[in-house]
Amino acid sequence: MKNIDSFGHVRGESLFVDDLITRADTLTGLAFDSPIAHGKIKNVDYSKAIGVVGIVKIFTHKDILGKNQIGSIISDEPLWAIDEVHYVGQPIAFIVAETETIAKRARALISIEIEELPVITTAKEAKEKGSFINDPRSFKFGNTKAAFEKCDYVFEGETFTNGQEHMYLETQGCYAVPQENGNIKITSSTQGPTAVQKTVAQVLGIPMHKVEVDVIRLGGGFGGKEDQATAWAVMAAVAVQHLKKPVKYVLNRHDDLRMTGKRHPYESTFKIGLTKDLKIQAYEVEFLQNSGASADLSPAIAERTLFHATNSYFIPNVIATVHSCKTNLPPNTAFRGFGGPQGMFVIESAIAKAADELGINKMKIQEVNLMKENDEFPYGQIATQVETQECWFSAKEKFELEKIENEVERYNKANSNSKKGLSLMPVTFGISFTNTPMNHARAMIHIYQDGSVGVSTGAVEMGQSVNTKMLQIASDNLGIHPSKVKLETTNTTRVANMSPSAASSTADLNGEAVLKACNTLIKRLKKLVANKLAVTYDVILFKEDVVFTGHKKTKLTWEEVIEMAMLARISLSEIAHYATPIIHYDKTIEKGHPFAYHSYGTAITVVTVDCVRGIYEVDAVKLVHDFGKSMNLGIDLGQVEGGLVQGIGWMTMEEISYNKKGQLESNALSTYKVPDIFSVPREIKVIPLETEGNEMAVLKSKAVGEPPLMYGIGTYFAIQNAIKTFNKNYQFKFHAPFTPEKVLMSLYVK
Ligand code: LUZ
Ligand code: MOS
Repeated sequence: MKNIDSFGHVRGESLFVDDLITRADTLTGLAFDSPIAHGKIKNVDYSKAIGVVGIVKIFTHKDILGKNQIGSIISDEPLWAIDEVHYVGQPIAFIVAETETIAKRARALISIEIEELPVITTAKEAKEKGSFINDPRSFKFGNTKAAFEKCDYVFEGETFTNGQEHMYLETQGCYAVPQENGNIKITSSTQGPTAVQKTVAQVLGIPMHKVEVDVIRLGGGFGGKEDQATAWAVMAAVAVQHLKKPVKYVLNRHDDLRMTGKRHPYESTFKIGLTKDLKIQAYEVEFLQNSGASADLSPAIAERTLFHATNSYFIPNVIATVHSCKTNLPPNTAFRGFGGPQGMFVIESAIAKAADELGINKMKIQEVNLMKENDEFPYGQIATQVETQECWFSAKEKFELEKIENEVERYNKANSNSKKGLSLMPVTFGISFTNTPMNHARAMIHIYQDGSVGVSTGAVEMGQSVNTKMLQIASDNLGIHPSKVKLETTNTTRVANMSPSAASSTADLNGEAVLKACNTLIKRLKKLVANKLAVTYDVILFKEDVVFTGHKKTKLTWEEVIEMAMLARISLSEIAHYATPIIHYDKTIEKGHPFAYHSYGTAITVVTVDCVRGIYEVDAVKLVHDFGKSMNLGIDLGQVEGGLVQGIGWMTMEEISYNKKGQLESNALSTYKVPDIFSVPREIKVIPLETEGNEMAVLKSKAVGEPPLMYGIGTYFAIQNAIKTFNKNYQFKFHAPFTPEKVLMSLYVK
């Protein structure tokens, strides 16, 4: 089934926040943010700005009737700064005006005096100065000290991965409208409608039931709107509370880039120990996470880094530690993979370092250490239905790795100014929110009396096609044509207390709830039909818009059954709740079973490096991915291709740059390069792993949102191998992104 949004998207008819028809008296909001990364606010002079014709009001922390607090995990983030600022872009005030032009003019007239304080921009610096978000966390498994002593080889090194801008096509935005009795309705471009509702209520000092949040769809989220869509909605809501007029705020690209956080940069150090037969016996790693100026989701992201510190490998002795370092950058936040990619880059670097030092192919070490059934993860979960080796070996076999290796070798012999490099990248990604209590969802289904159906869930559509999957599940399980099912907007009054659409888990959690609701409705209808037709309940089946009895088609249509149900006064509505079974986790001992299951795959990457210019191309990425039993392969392949290219972007060209004063230098698409059609691999081939699927995935169709991003890590190591072929003096460095500038320097390093 095609994405149900494609028709509207192509015709430009799909609605996003900025497309909403607004009330005639709608005002425009605009945040005034700190120009300085760290300092004490001495004075802010709004007088000139207030004087601009068309300015309605400028809001500051003094106008907050509830709590000036928007931190979700730790209460360390004011909505509007009070007397200190901690990053460039930190909101201080909120201008409300008749038009955006007027608001901008007024913003330029605000003058601010700040007594500047020392600025920290890197995690290492923060650690040296003892600047942290919270206490460090460690996963300990086995005994690394004893294991290192017995190792034949021990290697140490350091790595860096930079941040990454989400670059959703639709910038952050919201539209808040007053309702009667002090109620407010907010349309927001958020992955977490309940997070917006809860925070608005807290800041305004009103109960949650007075705040309705509606989400039509997002023009991309990628984690950037899991937590960071909230602030803008809250600002608009504060203005609505005071002015009793609608307020719209859609950030322009420059403001969005400057004020929002990104993927966390990580600086890490590792120590890896191996035996003569290349078995990794011990691994110690310390991650320094550059969290930015407040916690946001950093502690949860740090946790997922630990969960993926050993990627697809079984290592019997591990210590992994993460420090969330407080710096004067915008709070960094969720980004597809949620700390997992950062963790995996380090173990892959450690293996590459060992291989380089030993003068062997990295694949040899990777291959002999891949996880197998019943191996234990450092966090205590026993791996079951493990497909790590299946993916690895079927990738090698199906894509004829030997042939690829020979071609690379032949090419490299024949070309002196251009070299090819090859890498394999296995991925093992845990599916579930690592915070167990978040793994739940609800769906509400109405069957209307004409037989058409409306489905509401807690899933937010952000281009990942989750609505299409929900519609598929409903139409399949009610036995009716997809055209009879409509997916409603995601709304807090229809589905309450949602977890954000995140963690690759949205289709699993909400899909299971849809399934349950359908089953309950069908049971009810079956009882009715059994009575009417005088047949036993068990022989009835709803399929192809009619009733089947004992696999025989009857004349009784879906519509007739619904009419009968109405006359019999049977409820045609159902709300179902799903909570992932089995999972649990004990943070006090850092052990448990946090993931419903894991998603697996292996990618083979071939690149060609131009050794005169330092530029490179990705020739091909060929991968075997574990979709389980995909419920919609077209959509899932789209996720794999998109994730892969996003991962390659992070690893190769997307270079976030802050100067020493904490100002974002890569503040436009001219200075921040994202992958375009010319930089995607020339060839992407995906073979679904042949598997029975996993009972814990909805319809055995595994989560696919985040895992493919990490295939992009393979590109880094393929480039590295090409460089080494050209320049034997090159010493492996692990400093991403591997921009053409860095490649060029590496090609000629002595
Ligand atoms: N968000 C979250 C996530 O709150 N918890 C998670 O475990 C997670 N994992 C991936 C992406 N977003
Ligand atoms: Mo996320 S990184 O919002 O799944």
